[in-house]
Amino acid sequence: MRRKVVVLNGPNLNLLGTRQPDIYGHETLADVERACRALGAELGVAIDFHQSNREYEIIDWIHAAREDAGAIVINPAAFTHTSVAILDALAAFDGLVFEVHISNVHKREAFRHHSYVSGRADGVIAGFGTQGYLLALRRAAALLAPAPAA
Ligand code: CA2
Repeated sequence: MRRKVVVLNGPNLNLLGTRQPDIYGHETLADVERACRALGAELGVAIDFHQSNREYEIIDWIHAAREDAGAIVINPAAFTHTSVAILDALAAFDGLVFEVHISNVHKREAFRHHSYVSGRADGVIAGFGTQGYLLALRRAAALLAPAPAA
C-alpha cells in the first residue's frame, strides 16, 4: 500500500474554532491541517488535506484516492448520518478507512448515533477532540507498508 493518506473533512468544519468551542474546541481547521502535516512528515507519510461543504467534492476526492493513496481519514461531519453516496464511494476504495469525529457523537442527539460511514470504516474515533485525526494518522502509518529505504 502507498504511504499517502488523504484527510477529508465534511460540511461546516471550515467553521471549526469559531463557534461551539464547548463541543469542538478552539482549534481551527488550519491548525488541524498543520498538525496533520507535521505528524505526516514525522511518520514518513504524504498528506492530502481537504474540506468541502459539497457532497460531490468529497466523493470526487475519495475516487481520486483510489489512484495513489493507502488510507483515507475522514470526518464526514453531518454527511456521516445521511450519506449513502459517501459510503458507496468509500466501498470502492481498496485501502484503509478511518472515521474521525471530534465530539463523542454517542453522547449527543440520537440522530448522530448512526453512521453510514462506519459500515466501511476499519476504525472509528470519536470524542478525542482534534487529536483524533492524529491518532488515526498514526494507525494508518503503522499499517501501511514501510517507506522504501533511501
Ligand atoms: O464531532 C464531529 O466531528 C462531527 O462530525 C461534527 C459535525 C457533526 O454534524 C457530527 O455529528 C459530528 C459538525 C461539524 C460542524 O462543525 C462546526 C464547528 C464549529 C462551528 C460550527 C460547526
